[in-house]
Amino acid sequence: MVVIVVLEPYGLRCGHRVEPLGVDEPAPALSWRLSGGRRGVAPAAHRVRVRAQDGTHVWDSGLVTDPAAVTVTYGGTPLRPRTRYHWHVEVTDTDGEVAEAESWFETGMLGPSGWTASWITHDRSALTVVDAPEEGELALADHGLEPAIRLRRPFTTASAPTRARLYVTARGLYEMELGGVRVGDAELAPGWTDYRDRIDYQVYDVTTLVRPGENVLAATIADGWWSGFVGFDPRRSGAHYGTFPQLLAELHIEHADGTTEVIATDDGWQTARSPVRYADLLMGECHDLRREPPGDWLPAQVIDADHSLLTASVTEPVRALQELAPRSVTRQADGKHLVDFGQNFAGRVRLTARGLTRGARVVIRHGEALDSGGLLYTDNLRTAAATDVLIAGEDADVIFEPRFTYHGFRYAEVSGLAELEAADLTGVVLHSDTPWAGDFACSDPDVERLYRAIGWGQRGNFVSVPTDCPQRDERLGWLADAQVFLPTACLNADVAAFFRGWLREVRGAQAPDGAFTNVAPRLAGVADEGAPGWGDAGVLVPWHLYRVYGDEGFLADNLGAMCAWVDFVHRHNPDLVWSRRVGPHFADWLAPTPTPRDVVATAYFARSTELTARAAEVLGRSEEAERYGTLAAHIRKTFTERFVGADGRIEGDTQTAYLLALAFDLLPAALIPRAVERLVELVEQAGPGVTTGFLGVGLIAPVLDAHGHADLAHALLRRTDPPSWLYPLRHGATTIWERWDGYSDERGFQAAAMNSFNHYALGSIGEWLYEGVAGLAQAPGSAGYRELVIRPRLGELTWARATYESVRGTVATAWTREDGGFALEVTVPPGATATVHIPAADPAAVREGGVPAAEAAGVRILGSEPGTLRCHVTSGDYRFTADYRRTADLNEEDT
Ligand code: RAM
Repeated sequence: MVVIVVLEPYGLRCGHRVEPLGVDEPAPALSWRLSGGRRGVAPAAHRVRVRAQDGTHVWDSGLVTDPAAVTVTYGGTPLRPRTRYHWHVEVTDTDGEVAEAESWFETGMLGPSGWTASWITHDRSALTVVDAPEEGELALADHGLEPAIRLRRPFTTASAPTRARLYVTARGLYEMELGGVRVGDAELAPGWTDYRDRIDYQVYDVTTLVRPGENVLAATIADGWWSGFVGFDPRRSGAHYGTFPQLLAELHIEHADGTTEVIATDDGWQTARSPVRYADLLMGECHDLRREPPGDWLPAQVIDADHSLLTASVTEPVRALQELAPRSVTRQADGKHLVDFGQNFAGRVRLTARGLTRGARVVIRHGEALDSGGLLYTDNLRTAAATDVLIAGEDADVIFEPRFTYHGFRYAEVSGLAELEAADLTGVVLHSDTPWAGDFACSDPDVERLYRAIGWGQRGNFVSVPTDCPQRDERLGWLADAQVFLPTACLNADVAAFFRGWLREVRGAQAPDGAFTNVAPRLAGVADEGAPGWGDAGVLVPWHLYRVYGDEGFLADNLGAMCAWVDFVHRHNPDLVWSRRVGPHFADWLAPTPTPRDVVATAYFARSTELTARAAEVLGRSEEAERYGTLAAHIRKTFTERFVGADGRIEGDTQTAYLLALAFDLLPAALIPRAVERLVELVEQAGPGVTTGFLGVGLIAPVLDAHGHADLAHALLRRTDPPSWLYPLRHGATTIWERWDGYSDERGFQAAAMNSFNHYALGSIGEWLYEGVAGLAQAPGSAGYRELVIRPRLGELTWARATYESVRGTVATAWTREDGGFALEVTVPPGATATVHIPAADPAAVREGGVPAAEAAGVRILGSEPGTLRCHVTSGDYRFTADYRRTADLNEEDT
């Protein structure tokens, strides 16, 4: 029997999401991945067909001969609102075999005119009624916050619906219930946007929750980013966005007989103060169970019916994605319990409290570290109280979990309970749901711990938007942090939709004169002009996303903003040295050795201009491509004239100066070897060590590697003295620190004014773990993982492996050196090809699948250097073996 292995499309996505509800864009991107197929078999053509829920065909792409395609843009008849569309992709491979797969997406309101609901809230005068304190009751520090609000609307419906959808958002945060059952699993919804520009809504399938007869649609709303404490401004954010939370919802019910009903927020709703006395992202949350049930229901107050800012969310929400059991629970001398979850993370504690009496208070404080006395350390949280409070009602045993706050912590201190056991506590991990896409492992447990800490930094800081930190009164979408960490983030997880959403905020925050900001979403008072490396994220992020996901939409959506940014910098710096309009110029932020500001700025000016030119070229906009390409060449020339000596020395003579110049390709060819030589000297003189800040840190290993010094990159990875990646890990870190010296043996903690223990920027080395150590990388000119470069860097390791779920399918590498032999396994997804570099004492003796590499199917020898064989491979799984006994570590000399 002959088994024909055909390609299988899988992982179908619409707008980079799986089966999304509520797509609002007229032409969403439809994509698929491929698996299977015989070695060398590749896709040749595809055909996508879309039909509406009633069976009408709305689009047929026809057979498109494009072996590179993994994404198409919908091009059919205009989509109708609140409609499910089924789509079907057919892929024909190079053998003529056809395989297919199906998926669906559902449209949302498709614009403001689809809505009828009003924004509603509680009569706030009823909130000021203060309950008389009960006897002996302590004053509650409510931070000036108001209670969360309950809203509800009873309704009856004749029959079980064939379909019901809830379209909902809040100015604030919402949680919905239908028939007493929580709707969906989104946390902190609708998420953070600049609510003055846009408010995202979510859509839920509630078909099974609507019952024939009596139903109640209910909500709780809280301040969140809309009206709570946000950022490091100690004011409540009335000054940022709004002053009190409001709800907007529409429940659309369809029956078998073709009738429809809409339950929308309006003055027919009822509201009440909830038992949540206050809930705030920075301060924490207080549940007063004496106020359950909530008390008098009042008619809702209608605020307005403005639908102009509503847009369907393009990202997956924050979800509770993991649970952690405590590593230990210790009773302190003062009777409080100290809980160690063993991992710094963002989320909250779920606690079972027993033996409570009415009015008893249980208080949970959160912190990332312990002080020298072994007590909870919270100084570095600044004004974030990060304290949750439970006030007992009639029940003696209660499960308490806050709903509208989150904290960045590893430790929790619980007071008010005589007994507390590990089984009573759960760490609930919250983050934006970005499907994990990568994995890395190697023979050095320290490096594996580093890899895990980097991943936890990503989880803890991808909370609705990419934040700098999850614990203190900041948690802002700093642009540079996101930009430098992006390459690592993309390898760890599928962040396409997440960053697509955030880029709407980056563009929304851009000033009319073209200046990007330093943080997005924009906040009044914090939105100063983008600094070099910060504002540039508006260019670097879309470009990198295009490279990773192969979706030109990232460029099309952002090119206008990219051009406006470059024009802005250019307009104010016609001499091409970026020294004016530099915002707060953070330079190479937190670098042990600072780099001159003009060097940093001008390097970024060149980079942004160059990438804008390339983006224009991809989009076929040749006029812009040429204009920005020429400008980039002039800036590079200016950079060299102004900052680079004839001996290749760059002004400032710092690691970051050389890293930026080399990574951004700013130097004339003749000066590159000199610059590399000097960079190597500086790294060696430092220990070897790293002395960069945020802007240089992600570049150091890739640049050293690209210029023949992978050995030195490995040495940096192994270093354990500060500044290094392993120093924090040797000092108990489970996430990446904001500062190289967040804690030191000599001094203890860094100044509490700015010392986060969960900041991902310095974790940008993660990219090189995949690409260098495991050797899993995309070729420089490629997009969407069409061309790969597999070139492992062995260092002193004995094995390493990585897998990555790319837009084209699974990419994997695994290498070992054992018993004097070297083995490398490679998986190349259908439609991709790879250049594989195999370290070997005798390149001519390399074998693949047991036969000489030159004879192996799908393998073409490209050439060899001493110690390395280079070959080209087509899609499929390969196993190369080589002997390098006599020249161990030849790989280290390979350039
Ligand atoms: C601090 C944080 C943040 C950084 C800014 C410039 O607020 O370290 O990560 O981007 O400074």
